[in-house]
Amino acid sequence: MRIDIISLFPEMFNAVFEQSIIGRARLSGRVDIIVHNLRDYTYDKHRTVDDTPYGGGSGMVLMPGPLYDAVTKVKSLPVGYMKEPQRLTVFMTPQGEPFKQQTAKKLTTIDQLILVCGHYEGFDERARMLLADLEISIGDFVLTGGEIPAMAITDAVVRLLPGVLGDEYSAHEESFTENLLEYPHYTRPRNFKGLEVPEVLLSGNHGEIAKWRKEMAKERTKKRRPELLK
Ligand code: 4H7
Repeated sequence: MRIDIISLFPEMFNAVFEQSIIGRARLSGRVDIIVHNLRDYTYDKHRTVDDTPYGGGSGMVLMPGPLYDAVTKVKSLPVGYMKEPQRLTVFMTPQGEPFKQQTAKKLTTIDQLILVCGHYEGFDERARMLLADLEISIGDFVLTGGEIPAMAITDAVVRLLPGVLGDEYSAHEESFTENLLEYPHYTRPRNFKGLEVPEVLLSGNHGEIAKWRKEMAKERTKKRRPELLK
């Protein structure tokens, strides 16, 4: 899979995508992540990307021109040796479709995912109309830009790609897929500041342990996220 990100702050992604599981997935060639600077697609000497809103009001709006040129260029790039790669352009916006584990799963089937990060007051509506196949929101809160949503989506998708997680992990995947929150985890020491590890986990009885974990997961979900059980 190939993921292209278009942003005014491409440096923001370096540390995040070089670390840990995502970093390893890139090194092993399971994903190609390329970050593009929107400013490289400007046409004036000041490299302008935004302008004042028609109709007045505060803040600036991202001009459609540079966005159009950037997305068009990125869509023309090869994806491996594929003849007709499936490409999807996604705008990160607070008005987008709520991002779910199910969305992440669906996106793993795309050959080239293009994530476009907005800033200031957002995108000119025509950029959205002409370029966005999908708009995604990572939750009901406001951020200064789409970079953190793009990182979140990339992380959620890449960890689902074949071979990215070790086997011990991937079975674990169940949690959100089954619409349950995770059961509580414990490691050493057995007693920490007077708090004991539940006896069943020390029993060596794997059937009982599985039953207890399922029960705890259900209980937690009922208490914290009852809407997930419906
Ligand atoms: C596109 C349009 C996503 C991108 C507007 C992006 C939250 C999310 C942005 C805006 C985002 C999310 C610009 C609207 C800054 C608000 C103060 C970038 N925020 N913004 N304004 N929930 N912000 O996924």
